[in-house]
Amino acid sequence: MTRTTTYCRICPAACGLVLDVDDGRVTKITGDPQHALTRGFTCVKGRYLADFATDPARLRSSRRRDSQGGHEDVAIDVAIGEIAARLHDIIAAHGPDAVALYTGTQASMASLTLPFTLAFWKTLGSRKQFSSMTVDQAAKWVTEGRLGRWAAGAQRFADADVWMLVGTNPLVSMQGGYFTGFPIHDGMRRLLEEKRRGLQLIVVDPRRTELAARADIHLQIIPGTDAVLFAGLIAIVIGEGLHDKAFCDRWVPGLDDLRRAVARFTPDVTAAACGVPVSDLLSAARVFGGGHRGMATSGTGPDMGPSANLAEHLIQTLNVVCGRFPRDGDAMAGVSVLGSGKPRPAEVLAPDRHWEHGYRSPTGYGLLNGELPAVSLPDEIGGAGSDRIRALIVSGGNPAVAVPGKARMVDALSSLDLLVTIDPFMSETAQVSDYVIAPVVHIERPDTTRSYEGLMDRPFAQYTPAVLPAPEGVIDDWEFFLRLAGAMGNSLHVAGREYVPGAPIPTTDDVLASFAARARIPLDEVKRHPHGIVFDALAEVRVAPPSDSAGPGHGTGFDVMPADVAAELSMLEATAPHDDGRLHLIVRRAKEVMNSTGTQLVGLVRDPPNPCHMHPDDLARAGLVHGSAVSLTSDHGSIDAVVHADVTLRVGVVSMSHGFGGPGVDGDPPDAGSSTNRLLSPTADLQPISGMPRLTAVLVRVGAPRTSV
Ligand SMILES: Nc1nc2c(c(=O)[nH]1)N[C@H]1C(S)=C(S)[C@@H](COP(=O)(O)OP(=O)(O)OC[C@H]3O[C@@H](n4cnc5c(=O)[nH]c(N)nc54)[C@H](O)[C@@H]3O)O[C@H]1N2
Ligand SMILES: Nc1nc2c(c(=O)[nH]1)N[C@H]1C(S)=C(S)[C@@H](COP(=O)(O)OP(=O)(O)OC[C@H]3O[C@@H](n4cnc5c(=O)[nH]c(N)nc54)[C@H](O)[C@@H]3O)O[C@H]1N2
Ligand code: SF4
Ligand SMILES: [Mo]
Repeated sequence: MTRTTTYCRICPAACGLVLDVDDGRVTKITGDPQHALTRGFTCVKGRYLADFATDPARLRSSRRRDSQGGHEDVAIDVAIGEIAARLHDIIAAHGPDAVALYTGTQASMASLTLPFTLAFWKTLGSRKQFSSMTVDQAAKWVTEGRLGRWAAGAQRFADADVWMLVGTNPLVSMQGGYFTGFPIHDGMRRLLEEKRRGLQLIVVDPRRTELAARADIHLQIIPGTDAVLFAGLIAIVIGEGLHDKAFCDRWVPGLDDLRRAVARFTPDVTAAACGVPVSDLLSAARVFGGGHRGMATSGTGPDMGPSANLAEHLIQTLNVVCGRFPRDGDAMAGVSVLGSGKPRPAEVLAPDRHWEHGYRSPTGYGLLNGELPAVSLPDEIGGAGSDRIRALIVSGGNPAVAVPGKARMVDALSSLDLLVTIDPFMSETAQVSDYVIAPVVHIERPDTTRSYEGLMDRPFAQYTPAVLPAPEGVIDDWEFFLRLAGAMGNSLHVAGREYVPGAPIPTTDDVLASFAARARIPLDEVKRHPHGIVFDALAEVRVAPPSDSAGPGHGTGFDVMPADVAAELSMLEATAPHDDGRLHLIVRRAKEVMNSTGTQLVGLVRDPPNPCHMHPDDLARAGLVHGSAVSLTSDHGSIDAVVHADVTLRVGVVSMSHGFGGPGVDGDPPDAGSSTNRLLSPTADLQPISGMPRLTAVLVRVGAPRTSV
């Protein structure tokens, strides 16, 4: 038996693990108590890391659609040759826009996958790029483009005296999505340490989550009312003079427009519409506005709701008026060790509204950070004309499950001329694919923590070798894209290197070294520390002074109230909802899975896989008990579920995890859980600019089950 260390790569918390390996089998996984960041913590998924390699359902060979509509094994060289030829033919006949790319969450978990996927993508010249971000927090990209952003990034949780977390539960999600500032590594202990130091925590969430239970102020709002809440908070902060006047003078030319636009959101109106006590609303505004350092940051909650773009804009605007950004000389958040860590200046990057310029798809959308909305993929596949999508490559994602309107998505994916999915499991997307490429999984690949450094608040780095050998028939994600490019006669440019067709394929370690070429600490030094290491001696990177051209005189400031935001705000209703017996369905992350990753593993998922959580008062009102079978019906669909009592919910709210269910167009198999995306619409209620659908604060009626369970 040998004992070895690695870190988990199912999510970016990168928990340190100790593994017992006996005769090529992992017999035990525990948290690594000597790990400098996570100090022994793991979640249940990390303890199943080896199962992702050994589970009977894990693919050990790539698959190709056979003549009966099933799949047969295919050698990777053969698959790459055939895919290259078909892509070549499709592009020759219809142009590059006939080929599309969808990247999902797992493309970001291995540090090399996304860079090689995108480098390959660039060689094709197609503009049909999609990712899970447009069913996640696209409002953050929209906000950066409309409001502008602070070049030096965010303040640090560890320096803050107050922090407001909105619609995120990082003690379970370990991430909060795009950026929350929360110390995700060993979050619970870190949070308690920061609170002992004096941090005041404000949480906005319709559920008393694991995080909200530790808050000094918890605003348990009615789902979907974030935009009203933040309009009200800004009105109080500016009205009571709690904003940062010097910062606003320099960087916020539209402060008066903002003040006027939020004036109707008085404390009484806001508190009634959001369903919170006026006193709590006032306290939140005063504690936040009265603090010196610390931000309001959000996860998926407000960004998946009915006013996502506006809500996110107002959340960031609260930071803007309070000047909650690192200044000249402050330490920057996110610490590079294996990256180069260049200082950035204390100035505003002006809003660029990039989607208003350049390519516009026939569906009417411009490119948001280079991407089209995931919900528009079926229209793009079914559309007429020369830019109809005929081929799709899916890297580390599962759009058949992740995107609202499941039946429509599965139908569209099935109708493609060519669908290639890289996935270690026969995911719902893989099942309707022409080729399924079987990749190396986490524990079988060497990697470094370089790509997670933006989420770390200490200068930490770890290298891990592969712990288990990969089966013969699988290929690393990055290598698949390199070889596919080569087979199409294209060179790839990645991390300062050119990879020309026909050249020998480097090892993963060799490629990792090329990414660390400009590291602040040499990769060889990092490799000497099997538990990872915090490089305390590494000087903090400090924010640089603003450049001479920065400042309102030069036209660069935050645009707090551009015309489209003003129009959205003027349409925003601030009235208390009336009770018609329907409940608000909200999003919730399950500890056992990462979206749909893990749903196939034997033993990891519970029974029932994704219960519908409901407050005991609502259960009693509906004559239900914990464990009752029910149906949930929205304006867009109906699913069956099992209810579980949950006192942490606001009355009138139900919550359920996504990522479950099967690929069937009509319904889900009884033991696979239910797909909440059957209740959501891919066409109604979409956000402008991003096409982001509404995934939370969805009205549902809870009734008798459709089928007898
Ligand atoms: N109703 C509802 N829908 C939602 C959400 C919600 O809250 N509610 N959340 C949304 C969010 S935030 C997101 S990000 C999306 C997720 O959208 P996606 O990223 O499209 O979905 P995932 O389920 O994360 O897909 C990950 C896939 O990667 C595969 N995989 C695992 N390891 C590897 C690997 O090493 N290599 C490769 N190539 N593949 C691997 C897994 O088997 C899985 O099929 O879903 C969205 N959908
Ligand atoms: N275990 C696990 N971890 C994950 C994932 C997973 O599936 N499982 N997915 C990963 C991915 S892809 C992402 S993007 C991140 C997401 O990370 P988070 O955004 O932290 O996700 P959640 O934990 O669902 O937190 C969202 C919170 O929003 C609340 N909420 C719901 N509706 C509203 C609303 O209208 N307003 C407000 N203010 N709050 C609301 C919910 O009650 C919930 O507590 O998590 C990542 N981590
Ligand atoms: S999935 Fe769990 S064990 Fe793995 S990194 Fe994330 S929190 Fe840690
Ligand atoms: Mo996500």
